[in-house]
Amino acid sequence: MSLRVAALVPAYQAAAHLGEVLLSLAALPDPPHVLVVDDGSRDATAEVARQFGVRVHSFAANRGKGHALLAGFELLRDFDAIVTLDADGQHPPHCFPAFAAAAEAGADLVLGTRVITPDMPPLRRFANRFSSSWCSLIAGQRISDSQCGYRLYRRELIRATPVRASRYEVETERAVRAARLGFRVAEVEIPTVYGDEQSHLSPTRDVPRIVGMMLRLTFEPRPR
Ligand SMILES: Nc1nc2c(ncn2[C@@H]2O[C@H](COP(=O)(O)OP(=O)(O)O)[C@@H](O)[C@H]2O)c(=O)[nH]1
Ligand SMILES: [Mg+2]
Repeated sequence: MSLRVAALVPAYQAAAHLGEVLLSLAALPDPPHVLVVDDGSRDATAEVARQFGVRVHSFAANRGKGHALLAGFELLRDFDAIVTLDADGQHPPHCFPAFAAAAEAGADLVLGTRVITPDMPPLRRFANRFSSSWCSLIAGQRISDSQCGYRLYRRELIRATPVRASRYEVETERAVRAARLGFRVAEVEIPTVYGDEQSHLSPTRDVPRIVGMMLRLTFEPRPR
């Protein structure tokens, strides 16, 4: 069986690094279909994507990574599985085949897990460890890196785990819901990359949203 796997790149103000990501995806031995969801960027994100000849869907105004991913999943509904990876170069495309291989081997959700190295800023190291431990507890199985957006989702899992998250908390919500429903979760180790990219994660807007989502997941009734 060979799964049809597409790549979905949510992109916001990502013109500086998107080109290298798309180039590396195109250079894979078996290049995937690629969709870039440009979330109201005011820089050349959409133009860069078009230059590389990939499919582009643009929002008129910024709505958040969660909205961009949900729109992308819908546009790619004919594929068996979707790999999501960031536009800022933190998710090396050379790992893409490892995600596809884990799905071929039977995983429904494949989570990229970053090795925690000194390259990760100290506050991020703490936040990632803390949120991953909490997610593992409420998911009922080990989730080593709950915040990493480099993932593969099988179509059946996307259908079975409706989410309402609109920004970064979408990743947390879907992993916990999928694990609770008994979907097979696998992990693929990926390098930890911190370069000159700028994070758009806002401590005042996004951290409360992520914590709020984990609280909701902790206290809501579980599926039986
Ligand atoms: N579509 C969309 N993508 C976003 C938004 N914010 C960030 N992204 C993308 O999501 C990915 C991760 O965002 P980033 O800010 O680098 O988060 P971090 O790496 O976790 O600090 C990158 O590919 C961004 O371009 C957004 O509001 N909408
Ligand atoms: Mg980033």
